[in-house]
Amino acid sequence: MAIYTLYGNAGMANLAPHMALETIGALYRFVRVDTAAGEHEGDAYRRLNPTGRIPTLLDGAQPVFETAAILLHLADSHPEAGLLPPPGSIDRALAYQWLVHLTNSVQVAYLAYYYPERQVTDPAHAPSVKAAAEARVKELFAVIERELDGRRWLVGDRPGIVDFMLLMLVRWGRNFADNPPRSLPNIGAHAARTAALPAVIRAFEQEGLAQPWY
Ligand SMILES: N[C@@H](CCC(=O)N[C@@H](CS)C(=O)NCC(=O)O)C(=O)O
Repeated sequence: MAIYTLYGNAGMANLAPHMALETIGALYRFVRVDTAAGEHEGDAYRRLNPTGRIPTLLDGAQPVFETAAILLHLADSHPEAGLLPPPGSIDRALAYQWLVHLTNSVQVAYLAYYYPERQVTDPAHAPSVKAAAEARVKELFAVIERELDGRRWLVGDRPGIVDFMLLMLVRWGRNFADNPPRSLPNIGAHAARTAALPAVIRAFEQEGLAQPWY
């Protein structure tokens, strides 16, 4: 019987929690939400996640939403998987730092890129918002590129939830007309390293995502 249920749709923000569930080896079900049909905004889904956004994790019967919160909860609940450095360590602080930065800055910039019409009152301004959001994403990735210099993983010496979040966000920029995140040498190498992990491969495959993944 499944302990966890992850609600999401192919390649959306569920992808990083999906990688974590696969790494942990947890019992879970992946439930596809038909976002194209607006299922995420319907009453049934909003009873689980009142924000009407993807993803939601059910831990038993308890819904938890917000990607970063889900990742932290999974890492905390399965310390043996080593998805976060030990509590109280400096590396743990850095993992918090990067996770919050990735969700609060990089992901937010992407949401403006993917949904620019939500940022404007005049739809004619949406293309300009989209272009500015793409520029902002690139600016943020330039910072991460420098941080990854000489490092295999964003924090510590093994892959964890921040690396899963980073790969998901690198993927989201794969269709930029120029300089997608993967074209930065350290980020590209990190993405290749993370996407080669067997648990990560399983998550991509279970979401039905075709190559190239990032
Ligand atoms: N901060 C939220 C953002 C969630 C979010 O915006 N998810 C997107 C998918 S990546 C979504 O629900 N898109 C559908 C929509 O906004 O209509 C989280 O990380 O869970």
